[in-house]
Amino acid sequence: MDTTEILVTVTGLALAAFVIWYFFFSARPTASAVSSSSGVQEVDITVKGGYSPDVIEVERGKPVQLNFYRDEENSCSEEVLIPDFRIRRDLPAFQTTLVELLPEKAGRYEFTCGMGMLRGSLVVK
Ligand SMILES: [Cu+2]
Repeated sequence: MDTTEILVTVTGLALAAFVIWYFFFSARPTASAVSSSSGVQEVDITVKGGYSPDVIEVERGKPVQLNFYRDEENSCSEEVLIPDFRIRRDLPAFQTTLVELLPEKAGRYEFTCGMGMLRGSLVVK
């Protein structure tokens, strides 16, 4: 093998390792809601090609307020759906949209964009 071949091989292996790490091991952002003085659990979520954080932990039985800030105009993210709570909300670009719900049962509830491409979960403990 000459230097170029070695370089190509090493680069290929590094890329493969990165892809494996990215999909299986990289820490996904998880956030716990912050309870305000009124007892509302608030979480700020940035919407830009996905939801960040995309896993949100809240406590059961206390109202939750999700503050979705949509930091893009890509039409993919113009709606957010939380089917288990029968929520479908428009998210205007570059604005914060508040979504309120009351989680009564522990579990994992998905939220998605209108087409089900962007995904996140609300984990109720
Ligand atoms: Cu979408």
